Amino acid sequence: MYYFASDIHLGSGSPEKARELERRFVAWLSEIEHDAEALFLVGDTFDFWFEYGRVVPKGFVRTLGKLAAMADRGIRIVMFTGNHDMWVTEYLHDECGIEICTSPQELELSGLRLFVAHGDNMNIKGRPMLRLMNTVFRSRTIRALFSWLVHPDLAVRFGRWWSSSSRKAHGEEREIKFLEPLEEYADTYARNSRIDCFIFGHMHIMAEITAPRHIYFLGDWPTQPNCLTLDSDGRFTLKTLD
Ligand SMILES: [Mn+2]
Repeated sequence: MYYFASDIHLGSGSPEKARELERRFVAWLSEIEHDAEALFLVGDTFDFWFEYGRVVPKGFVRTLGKLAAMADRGIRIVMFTGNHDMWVTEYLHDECGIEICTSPQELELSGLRLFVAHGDNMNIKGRPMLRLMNTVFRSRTIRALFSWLVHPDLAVRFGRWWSSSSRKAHGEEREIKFLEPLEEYADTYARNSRIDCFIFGHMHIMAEITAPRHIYFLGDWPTQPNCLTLDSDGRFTLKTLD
């Protein structure tokens, strides 16, 4: 079985909420590890992550321990970076055996051709501010400068603040029409290459769209734990977890 989950936002909310969210996530990992061939985390696994050459953020030990144990057992763990954790570099790969994807991927699974992406930096041509931020935040040079100049405690404090204010700015008004730019992106993309199904996170809305393209949108875990499964016969199931 292939599993997809997105926007876990580990570390978000009060310390109690963050602990409970991690407990729920790790419990789910324990449930799926007996039949998981691969797990795809489709971005924003962490509410904030920034790593230095020799320093990583405190916390997440249960999650990282579990993912590392699963990877050690031969389960493929793939983590897409999202807009909250785009600064993941080599630590999670080297220490935990997680494959890191910093860009959208086409995957061949169960005989289907899938397009998987977090969904944050797509179809933003008409949004210059977002494009500028995207370029700045993803610049290797700026990231290197930042990690030489900014003390890790300050970086993490700033990052947590930025993450929570960005979550608040996007707010509770999650409307189905917000999915339209990604639907358009998928439609255009599929005109030039055969894709059976698109999988996105980022929007924090759980939805299945069937036309003009087949798309699954994964929801966010702080609102409602959820996942998408794909079995060996090519059957998808999008579901909420208790
Ligand atoms: Mn998110």
